[in-house]
Amino acid sequence: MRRLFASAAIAAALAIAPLTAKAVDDFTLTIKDHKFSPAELKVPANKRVTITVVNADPTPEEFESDELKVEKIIAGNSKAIVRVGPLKPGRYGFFGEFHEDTAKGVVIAE
Ligand SMILES: [Cu+2]
Repeated sequence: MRRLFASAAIAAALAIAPLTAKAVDDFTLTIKDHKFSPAELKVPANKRVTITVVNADPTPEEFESDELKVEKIIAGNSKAIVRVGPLKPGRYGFFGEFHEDTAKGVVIAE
């Protein structure tokens, strides 16, 4: 029972957290049919931002960007969080290494 209370308390804390912690600096990229959406993601320059990469495909993908210094494998039907920046204003290409022909996009810091 004590354990149950603890779980409930954690669940409550997690439910509340987005109201305070989640802000304009959190972004989402979705992979579907081996394509990223949005293909162009605008983020604020000179700030650290969080990108949740949702892989809606059943197969794994690797979110990769030399320019963003990120390389992360995301299992099928799963998601991963990557942190980037602070970025100078500009364009930073990224791609899905397992489906490079279709999975590509750009982060635009401005
Ligand atoms: Cu790679």
